Amino acid sequence: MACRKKITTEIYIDGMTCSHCAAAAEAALKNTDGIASAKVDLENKKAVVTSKEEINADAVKAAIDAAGFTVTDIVRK
Ligand SMILES: [Cu+2]
Repeated sequence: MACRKKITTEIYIDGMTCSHCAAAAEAALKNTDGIASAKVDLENKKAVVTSKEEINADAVKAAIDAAGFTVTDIVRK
């Protein structure tokens, strides 16, 4: 396999109330193994992350939980 497509995943997050929360959630995602980029959309209570491989849902849930929020859904785009 010479070329791998970038995988985009939407992570729905409960508990974010302000831009500080969004920044904390974004940092937690960026520090999660395998995640190349993360962008939190506070208004829609979700984050869009990119990765080379399928993201590890348990690792993402644990990281968001540790940051004080809750993952409500993970949608592979
Ligand atoms: Cu906040």
